[in-house]
Amino acid sequence: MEKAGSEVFRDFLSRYCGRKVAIATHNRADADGIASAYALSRALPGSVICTDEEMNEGARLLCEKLGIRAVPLATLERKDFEGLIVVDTSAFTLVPNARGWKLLCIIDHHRPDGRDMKGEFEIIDPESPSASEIVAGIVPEADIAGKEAFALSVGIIADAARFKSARARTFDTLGRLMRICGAEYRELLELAEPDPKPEAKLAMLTAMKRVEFVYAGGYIIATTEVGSNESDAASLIADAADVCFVAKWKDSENATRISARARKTVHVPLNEVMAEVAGELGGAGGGHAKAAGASLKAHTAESLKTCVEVFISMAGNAQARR
Ligand SMILES: [Mn+2]
Repeated sequence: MEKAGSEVFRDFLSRYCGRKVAIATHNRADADGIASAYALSRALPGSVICTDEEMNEGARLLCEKLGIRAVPLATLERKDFEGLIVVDTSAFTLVPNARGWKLLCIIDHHRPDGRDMKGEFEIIDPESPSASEIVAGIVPEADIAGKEAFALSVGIIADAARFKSARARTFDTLGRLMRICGAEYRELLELAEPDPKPEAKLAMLTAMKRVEFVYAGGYIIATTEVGSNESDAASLIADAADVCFVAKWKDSENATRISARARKTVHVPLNEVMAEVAGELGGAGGGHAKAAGASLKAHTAESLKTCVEVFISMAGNAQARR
């Protein structure tokens, strides 16, 4: 039988506790990634939390509230460290600067498409709605005090998409953590779902103004393009349509970033759509069935067109099978 995550982590700690390690989460870190890295760092004295690019608003607020310090991975001297723990992703496209590091441990809850990292230790559970839920289950209880419990609670709520993807263990874990930190749900929600900044509201409205949609394969498929906040826009529009693909051109990568969201009634796994589109256009894609993303080597119009075509063809196949 496969070892439980907590046992794997115990083995990891017995080898690396007390050594100097870096803990990285994906680019454009979110509350789940930061909370997970933070709780891990408390179990690993001397570790450094790192993330490249700007964090999202929830992650930034969480760092501010708990005094969490995260440094860009690019600024660390690899030779000063034993190696790297990666949390909340296992794909180099989402942490390009992890290339060249010795990967000591990977802790992730994403589906395997696009996974190209191999860790000495791996704790991967695609059934978990958040990395924070995994971390809450593997870090020794003695290392989860008020601040760690607060952070992990926020991470769980942030990634659970209003508990659409929750399981019984999610509620058990959250209840336990909330009792440890003594925080009210509404206080946690303020960080897990922060009020969008005016720029974000404008970006979402701009995305809505540019929406195009088709009705095919039994689904209303919407597409649009934005300059920022593509995942917020995708979530919002998918609430009105069935599926939404939002594109953002990223000059620095010479690539289109796609954020894809679907209602829970959609039977086509978006992570598979993203992987297939990336296969066709070049790049990488993956994520979850209802929330996925890709970085594509094509312009925005071609990227969106391919997303819709692949989705429709997979919807047709899914229907034929049923
Ligand atoms: Mn996550």
